[in-house]
Amino acid sequence: MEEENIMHGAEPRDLVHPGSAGTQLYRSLYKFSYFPEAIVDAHTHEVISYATIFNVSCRLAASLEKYGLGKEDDVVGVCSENNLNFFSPVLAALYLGVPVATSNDMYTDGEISGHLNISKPCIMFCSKKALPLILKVQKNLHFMKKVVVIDSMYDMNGVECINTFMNHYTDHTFDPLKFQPKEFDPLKKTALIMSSSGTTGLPKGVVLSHRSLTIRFVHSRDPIYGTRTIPETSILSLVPFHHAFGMFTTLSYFVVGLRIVMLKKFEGELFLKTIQHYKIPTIVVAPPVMVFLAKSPLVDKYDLSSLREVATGGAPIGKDVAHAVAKRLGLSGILQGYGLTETCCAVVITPHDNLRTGSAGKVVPYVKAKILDKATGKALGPNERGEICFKSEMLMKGYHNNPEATRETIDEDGWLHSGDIGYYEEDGTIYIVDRLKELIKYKGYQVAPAELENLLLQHPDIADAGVTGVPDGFAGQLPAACIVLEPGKTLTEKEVVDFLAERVTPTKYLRGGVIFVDRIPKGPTGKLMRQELRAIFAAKKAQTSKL
Ligand code: M24
Repeated sequence: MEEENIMHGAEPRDLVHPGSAGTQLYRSLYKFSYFPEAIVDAHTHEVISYATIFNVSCRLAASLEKYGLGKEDDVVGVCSENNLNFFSPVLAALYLGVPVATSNDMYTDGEISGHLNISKPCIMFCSKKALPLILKVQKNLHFMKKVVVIDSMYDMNGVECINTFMNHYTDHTFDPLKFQPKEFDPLKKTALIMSSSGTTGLPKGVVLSHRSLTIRFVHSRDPIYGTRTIPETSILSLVPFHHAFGMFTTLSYFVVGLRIVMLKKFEGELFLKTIQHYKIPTIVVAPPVMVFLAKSPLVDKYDLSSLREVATGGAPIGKDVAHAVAKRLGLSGILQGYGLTETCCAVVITPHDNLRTGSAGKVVPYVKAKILDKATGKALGPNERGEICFKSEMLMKGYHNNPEATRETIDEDGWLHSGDIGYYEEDGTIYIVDRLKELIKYKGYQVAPAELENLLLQHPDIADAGVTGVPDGFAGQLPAACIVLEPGKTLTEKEVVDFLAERVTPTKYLRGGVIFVDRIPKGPTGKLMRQELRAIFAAKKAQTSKL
């Protein structure tokens, strides 16, 4: 008998594709190959067509197969900023059923080495920009046998570009229609290994199956939960492709045949100019861009009347901000999605027929949810707060080679514990109200406190460290540290901030500040008490605002 108080996603309006995600993407790219613009680079106005993506991804897949890819533990790595060529290796690997692992191109060498040691890609596709970083770390990563540059017409520093690589194994008369993606059990085969620190500890590899993707594709085609823009219309995406939010939304745009207008990073004027120039009807942005849209005087300088749909997610957004954006842009509401890397993409989305601005939305088709009372283990009814848990074939299979962390996140009954606190109203509308887990989100980017604590402890004058997020109206949260110094040692706040800044990507800088304390609050088992850390920063803020 099923438990009480389980929320079921709406009846799907379309069935999940029974085969692999690679096959579905192959068919969609072919179907839309008449359409000249798949991705547009808003910085340069360069374009890649559906036909080119189809041709290159098929030829690359055939070349990779001849190269010998496809052994048991083979993984394809991709390290690049948002780029017109980003998806060719991703699609090629999906056609072959070889897992893909993506990396943030902004990582430092220490961060990327740690990250690549999880998924261990044997071949790495990187952008020109990321090449120096990859070459620097390749010397110590013996599993990474080959590097290929995705966005250069020529070989660089002895590293092959994608054309040279393909020319070794296939010739330019290659016919993509003679190539067929492989078929296999989509539930068993890994499609992607994405990075997330989960509820606790260091970043881990999130293993998502081909079925995870094909369920996401059902949502993108759904008239109530998908984007309402029809094939060939433009969607402006500002989310990084290497992150689950950017990866799975963008792959699903290929399935519905949209023109994806892409920005590598947020620049206010360029963002607004792009909406005006391309007459964009739909944008997908992280919450800080919503704050910009609500408050910046620049917004009034541009014609944004083409906008019909503004979608956000990845971190909490204030109800006031959402309402202000809707009002300023003359929209009936804001589309929100809530998801975790561990759930592949959004598992809660505001339905078009009931845009309750400020809510995260309703559970999507093929997904079940419940609000767990941690004390009793029971599923709570409407308007009661607890941990939000999910069950679906869309969710991760587990963390790569980490059964212990997997067990801590997915319980024996298959429920994934999100580490977020929420509640639902009688009609199933869900609100996210707090985060129980350690994770800090800076502008929607993950920051794992444990990772920063380990680095801070490498400083000879630091005896102990505790990291938490302090609230910030624009970025959501700012990483901040409490530091215990070794006896007799002195350090300034700037010295601590700079020490960390040399070792991590800018999203992890200690922008929330540093407080020197006598001891880090810990429980009887030595577990760091993060609520108390948060309280130390809240008290400091209260004190400063009194002055
Ligand atoms: P990851 N409200 C509050 N907190 C949120 C949130 C929200 N709406 N969304 C995420 N979080 C926080 O880095 C929670 O603490 C993502 O953020 C992620 C991954 C895939 C897709 O993962 C949560 O535990 C998406 C987000 C996504 N967001 O919106 C949409 N997709 C979306 C929107 C409209 O692991 C943690 O961040 C339409 C379609 C969409 F897909 C997870 O952080």
